[in-house]
Amino acid sequence: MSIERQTRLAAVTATLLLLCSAARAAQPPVTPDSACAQLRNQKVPASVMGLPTAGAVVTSATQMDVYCKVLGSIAAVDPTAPAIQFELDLPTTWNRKLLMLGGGGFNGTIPNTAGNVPAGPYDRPVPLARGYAVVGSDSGHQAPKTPQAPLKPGMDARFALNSEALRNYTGEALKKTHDAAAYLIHKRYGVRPGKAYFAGGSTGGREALEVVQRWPDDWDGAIAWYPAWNHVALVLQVGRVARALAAPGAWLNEKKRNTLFEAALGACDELDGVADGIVSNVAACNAKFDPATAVLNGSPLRCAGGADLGDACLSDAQIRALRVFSTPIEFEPALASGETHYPGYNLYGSDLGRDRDSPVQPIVIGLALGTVPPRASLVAGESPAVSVFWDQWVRFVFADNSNFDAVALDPVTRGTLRAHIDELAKTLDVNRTDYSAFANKGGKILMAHGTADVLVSTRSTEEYYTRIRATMSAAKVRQFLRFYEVPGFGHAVSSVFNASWDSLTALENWVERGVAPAAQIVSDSIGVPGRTRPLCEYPQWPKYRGRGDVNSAASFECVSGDLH
Ligand SMILES: [Ca+2]
Repeated sequence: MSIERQTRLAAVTATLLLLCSAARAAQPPVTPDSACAQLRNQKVPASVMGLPTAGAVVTSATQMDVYCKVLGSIAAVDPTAPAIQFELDLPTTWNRKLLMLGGGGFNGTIPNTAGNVPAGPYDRPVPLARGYAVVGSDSGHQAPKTPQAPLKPGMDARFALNSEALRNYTGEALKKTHDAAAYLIHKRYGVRPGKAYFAGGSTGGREALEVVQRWPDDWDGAIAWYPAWNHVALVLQVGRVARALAAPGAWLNEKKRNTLFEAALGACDELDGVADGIVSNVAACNAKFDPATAVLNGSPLRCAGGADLGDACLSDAQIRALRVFSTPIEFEPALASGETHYPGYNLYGSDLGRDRDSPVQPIVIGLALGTVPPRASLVAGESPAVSVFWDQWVRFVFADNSNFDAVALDPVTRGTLRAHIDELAKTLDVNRTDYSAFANKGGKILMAHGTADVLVSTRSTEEYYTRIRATMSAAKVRQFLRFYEVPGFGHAVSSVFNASWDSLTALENWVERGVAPAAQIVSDSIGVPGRTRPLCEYPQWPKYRGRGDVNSAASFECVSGDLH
């Protein structure tokens, strides 16, 4: 089923459910129309927000079929800084809960508040249809409608030249938006939210972990998918990879990525017990597969003599770039945030942007190696994502200098920009390992990551989880945090295994009913639509039992360790 069709189906389902629940609801004391209209031009005083602003105002309040769509603006203290624009959708039949959605990349646009949580279930009502008040903001800057040619919205970092806009992006906008939303919810319904959840992926995953670390009193639960938690450390690794791909002849075109993927499947697919097109025993694959010695269809993957002899093999320059991509960056010296390194990526069995017919493939390619080498262009969607991100981060966030040559900056030492980069790392590396304040009030976290993510390394989230357990003890962590991995799932979308999981219900059950998640199932909506797998907690992975339908989770068990 196409993404578009799923989205339409989800929207239709959501609307039907909303209409049904609205019909059942008791008549409110005021009509939804008038309650919504009363919010127009409503001011939110600066005094109710926990960080400095010049106050907020509702710029429009429109009664839709079954919810009030509120658009608002939180003014910056610095008159030259952009406002925070937000949307707050207030359902007519409210479940007394707030859900905030995180952003992605450099943010700059308001997330779809009538949409789903990341990797959410396509066959269940969206949060707004479940009765949530849903809020999201652009985090304090607006991606240009006509982006800096030829960048696309969300990949333009010029906003960072303003310090308040940058502070908003690094987290302050999250607190201000939450507080404005809570105030408006009180205005509309007469009470504040009984429970508040945050859900996001990538930058939004960093934001999910950040809000419960910095403002634990505000939140009851968080869903963090593929979190860019140590954001500056990640960007520096991204720079190291971008530089490696910019070396002469190092970039792999889409057909070569097919070749690499097929060779890796040949070596690794069955290490998990079944040739299903998914490398589920990732640790064994990482230990076994080496592109320099691998074989595909009886021939070496490495081109004869190491030269580039076409799409059926990889040159030595390409194999060198893959080695950089799959190994850590070690900072010299460590970042001021305390981060000493950032791990490499699981490349083998991952989709680096293959030449493949799939509705999500243009997104997969744009978030991986792109369609042109990094030296030829820095256009988002064309160049490798790592190259675009590195260029934007260095020029507009690290150097405050649009003429700075990003490829010339050594990400290991940070060169002349070290002081500024390290200052940013202290905020943007959301790396606290003690969540006691949040855990002790009953807060819960669901963290998840695809093992085939080539933009935010899955290994990095594994390291963070291990560090949290070392700080707080495994038993304590068990009381409030789960970390799941999904083999075959990449960054945000995947043509191999496009994860779909009802994380919000799992979180509700844990927070509101004390029922910890167990035996969770994840579905694929793209690779083999409708197939399921057990959602395994790291370090477990789904192993085929040796019999039964390979498309059914029941035929798999979560196991630990390398069985081969
Ligand atoms: Ca397999």
